[in-house]
Amino acid sequence: MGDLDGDGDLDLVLAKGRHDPLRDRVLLNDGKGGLVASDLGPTADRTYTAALADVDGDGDLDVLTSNDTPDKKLVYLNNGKGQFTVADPRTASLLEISTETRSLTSRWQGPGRRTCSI
Ligand SMILES: [Ca+2]
Ligand SMILES: [Ca+2]
Ligand SMILES: [Ca+2]
Repeated sequence: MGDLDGDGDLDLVLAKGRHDPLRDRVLLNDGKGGLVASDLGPTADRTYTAALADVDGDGDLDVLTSNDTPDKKLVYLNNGKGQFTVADPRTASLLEISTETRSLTSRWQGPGRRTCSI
């Protein structure tokens, strides 16, 4: 839970598909008690956990998803409006620290040089 679109209210990310692949969802708060849903990314995967952090240091919350094998663990970058794209591995280096615990560490190599783990 966090403000994904920068409008001051709390939004949600649903990590889905623990055993069977499912698409993760983004639920943006419309400020009137409603939620507008969209897919986090284009691919269904086995997501155990997700965390929000500003991994690229641009001021908005990005999403880290820890997916079970054989699915890739992914970092989704926010465009500031609650819309996400998978981080390019040429600019975000993902280090899978353990496939058994379904965790990941993202080391951002750009400005700020942030490291996030879930
Ligand atoms: Ca919001
Ligand atoms: Ca998923
Ligand atoms: Ca960010």
